[in-house]
Amino acid sequence: MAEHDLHSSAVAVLEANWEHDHTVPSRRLYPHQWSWDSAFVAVGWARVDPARARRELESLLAAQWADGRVPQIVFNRETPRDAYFPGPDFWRSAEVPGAPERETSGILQPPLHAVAAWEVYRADPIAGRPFLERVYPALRAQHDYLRRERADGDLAVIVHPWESGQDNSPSWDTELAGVEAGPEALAGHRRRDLDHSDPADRPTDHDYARYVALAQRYRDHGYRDAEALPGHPFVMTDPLFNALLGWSDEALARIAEVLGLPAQHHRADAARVRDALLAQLYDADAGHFFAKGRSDGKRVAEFAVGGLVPLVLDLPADVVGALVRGATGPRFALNGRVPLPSYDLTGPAFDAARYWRGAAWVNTSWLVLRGLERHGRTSEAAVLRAAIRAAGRVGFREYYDPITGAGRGIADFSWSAALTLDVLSNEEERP
Ligand code: 2M8
Repeated sequence: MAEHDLHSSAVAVLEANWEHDHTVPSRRLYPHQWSWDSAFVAVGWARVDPARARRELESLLAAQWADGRVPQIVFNRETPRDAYFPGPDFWRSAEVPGAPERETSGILQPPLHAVAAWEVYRADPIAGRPFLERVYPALRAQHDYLRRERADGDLAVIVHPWESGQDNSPSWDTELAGVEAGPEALAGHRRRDLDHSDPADRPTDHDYARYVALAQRYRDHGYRDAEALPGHPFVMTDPLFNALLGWSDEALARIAEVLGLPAQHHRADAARVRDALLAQLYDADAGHFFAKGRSDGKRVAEFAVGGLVPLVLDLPADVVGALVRGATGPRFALNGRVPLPSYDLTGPAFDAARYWRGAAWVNTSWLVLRGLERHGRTSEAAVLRAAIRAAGRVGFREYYDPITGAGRGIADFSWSAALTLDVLSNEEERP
């Protein structure tokens, strides 16, 4: 695809995936609304159709639970109930007090939504101000939920690999080893993802069985964190999830200022997240942020791309320097041809095909891009923008081979299109 066609084809993908009030990540593989996909997609819609961007975020937030959680999936009523597994009949949100009328899953995804709301506001401040008034209470409740129910000091934990967005990252392997689940966990279920994808690209059945067992355990505690978390076999503190929490706290501060509300407490929250990330998840010798498991309280020394994402925060110069060296060194090999690999190219668990174990993704690359821009790393940022555009020219695929740049996973994938639109837009507009 030629460079000048990128914009129109990206818009065409978003248009084709638009479903009355939200954008599905993919018509075939993911025919519902996903939480952090909607945030990325809203950033892209903001560049071409701010009204749709507002609708995207508001439809997601309309499915917020009474306790403040924003669910990982909001199910489309018109989509057959078994089109995606685990679907609404697995999660059974309708039986849970405080769950919304629309059926949803009961777990989370990374909290990028306040950042997305801020981007959407900036694209059209006139219509954006009443939009901010409408979404600010929900975004606050989302952050309050994380700090109330999921606290690990000043950070927040995840209770399922799907909550990280980086589903089968090697960072979860050690903690997942403690999850007992045999093939019987999948009995009676059909993995619908394998209808649309090469099994070599997707998580193994062994991992899927553990995902299902974990989700079932959390569900069977009624999604009540106070009850479910004490014996839960997978509780992790993830650098990407928490970096987005802190970045979104900063966005909440900006939003509060626009609305004439107190903002300082959001800035203090962001600073606490940053300090806790540095104290708990940063390994100065490695120059990288690592996830930490509750079972042994140790950092898992696997170099995943999420460990570069704290660049979106206000970090000390030496930490920024170390992360940029990591991104440009042999592990992530920043180049203008292919987005960043999801996992260390030299790592023991590297797998170029399998999903979050090496494949290159546009969304995590875009997060690192925003971090590089924040820290004035203009030349590295230009290279990463070139990589995202190069991926788009291959087609808006779900992910890419991190060595050859060949497209992998599903085609016409929404966030790859949406974030390319952002990259193509005028960067000078940004603060
Ligand atoms: C992938 O995750 C879903 C479960 O949430 C799946 O594998 O079925 C991940 O790439 C996740 O980050 C993404 O939000 C989702 C939809 O695009 O797909």
